[in-house]
Amino acid sequence: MNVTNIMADLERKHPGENEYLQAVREVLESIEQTYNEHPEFEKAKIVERMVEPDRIFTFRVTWVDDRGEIQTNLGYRIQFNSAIGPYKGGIRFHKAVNPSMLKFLGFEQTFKNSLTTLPMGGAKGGSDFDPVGKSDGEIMRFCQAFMWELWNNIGPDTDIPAGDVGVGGREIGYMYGMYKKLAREYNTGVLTGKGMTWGGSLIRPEATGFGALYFVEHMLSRAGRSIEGATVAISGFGNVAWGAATKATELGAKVIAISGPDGVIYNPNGMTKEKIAFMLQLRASNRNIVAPFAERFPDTTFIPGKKAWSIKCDIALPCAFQNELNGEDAKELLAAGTWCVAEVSNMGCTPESIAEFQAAGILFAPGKAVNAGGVATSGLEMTQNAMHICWSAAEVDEKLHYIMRSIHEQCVKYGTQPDGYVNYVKGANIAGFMKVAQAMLEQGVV
Ligand code: 2IT
Repeated sequence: MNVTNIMADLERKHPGENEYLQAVREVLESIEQTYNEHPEFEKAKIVERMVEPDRIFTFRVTWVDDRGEIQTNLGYRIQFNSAIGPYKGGIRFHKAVNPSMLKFLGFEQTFKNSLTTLPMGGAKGGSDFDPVGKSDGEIMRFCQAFMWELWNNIGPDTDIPAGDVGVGGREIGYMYGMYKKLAREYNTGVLTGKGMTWGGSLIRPEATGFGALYFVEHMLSRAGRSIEGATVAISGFGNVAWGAATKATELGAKVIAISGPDGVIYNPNGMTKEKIAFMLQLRASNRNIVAPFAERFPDTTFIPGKKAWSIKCDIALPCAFQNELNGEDAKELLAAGTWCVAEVSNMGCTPESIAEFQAAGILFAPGKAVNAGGVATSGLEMTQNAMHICWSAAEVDEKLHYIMRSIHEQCVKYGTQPDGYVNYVKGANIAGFMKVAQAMLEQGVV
C-alpha cells in the first residue's frame, strides 16, 4: 500500500470531504507497515475496498413545524462495512451534518466496533435537522418523518441505528414508535438506546462515559498513575460528558470544567450529585448553552467564549464534537501540565494536537478505543433483545469492564513502540483493522 497514492485518489474522488479524508489518512498511516507485511491483503485490495462505504442512502425528510410551516431536511444512512456483523452505528442530528461528516463517522465506527470484541459492522446516519430550540412536538414529527424513509433499510440483523449527537432516548423512542407502526412487528433489536420499559439495556445511557473512564483507569494503571485526586477538564455537557463526569467523580477525580458552545464553566470544587443532575436538565432544555450552570451553582464561574482546554487540568477529556481540540489547545494544555488526554468524542483531536501530545510523550488515546463502551453496550442490548431477557445493571457493567480491558490490551499489543511508549492511535487502528481485513479476505470479492 502506498498511502500517498491512495489518498490522492480519494481526494480526487471526494474533493472537500475533509473530515472523511482526515479519518482515512490517520488509519492508513497507522496500518501501513503492518499491512505491507501481509501480501494477501494487498492482493485482495482490502484497503481500497475498505475506505469506501458499501452504500449510502440519501433521502428528503419533510415535516410540519409548530407554526404550520413545511420544513425540508436531508437524511442519510451510510452502511459502511458489514464484514464482521450487521451494520451498526448512531444517528446524528446537527445542523452541520453532511456526507463527509457521516462517512468519517461510519469509517471510524467500523474499526471501533471491531475493537469491542462483538460482531458488529460499521454504519452512521443522521440529518442536518437542528434540534436546538425545537419543541417536543417538532422533535417527534421530525423523528417520525425520518423513520418513514429509513425503516425499510434497517433491521435487527441488517442495520441497527442508535443515538449520537442530538439523538438521545427521547428521539430513539419516537423513531421506534414509527418503525413499529410501519414494520408491523415488535422488532426491539432494530434500534439501541431504547427506554428501560421496552427493551433498553441498563447502563446504556451511562456506557460511553463509564467505559471511557474504565479505559483511562487502565491507561493510568499501566503508567503507574492513579485517577484519584486528579483534576479533569471535560468539554460538552451532553449524555457523554454526563457519564464521564459521573464516573470520574465516583473514582475520586475532581471535574473542574464542563463546557458548551457558549463558553466554559470553571468548577474548582468539583462535581456534586446536584451538579451532575443539572447537566441532564441543561441538555433537556434544548438550548445548547452551559451558562445557566453558573447561575444555579454560585461556587462556579462561567467564562464566555473559552474552551475547556483553557482550564489547568491533569486529564483532558474531549466529550463534544470532532476536531474540538486543536494544535494551539494542545500547546496550552501541555504548558499547564496536562499529562493524559483521552478522546471521548469521535475524532475530538486534530492531527496537529495528537502530534503535540505524542511528541511530548504524554498519555493519549483515540476515540475509537476510549468511547467504544457506548456501542459495545448497544451490542449487549442487541443480545438481550435477541434472547428476550434483561440483565441487571451489575451484569452489564461487568461485561463493559471486561470489554474496555480487552480494548486496552489490544491497543497495548499492537501499539507498544520499541522504547516502551504506547501509541494508542496506532494500536487501536491496527487491532481494529486486522479483524475486519481477515473477515473480508475470507468472504471473497463482494
Ligand atoms: O459513536 C458511537 O459509537 C455512537 N454514537 C454509538 C453507536 C451505537 O450504535 O451505539
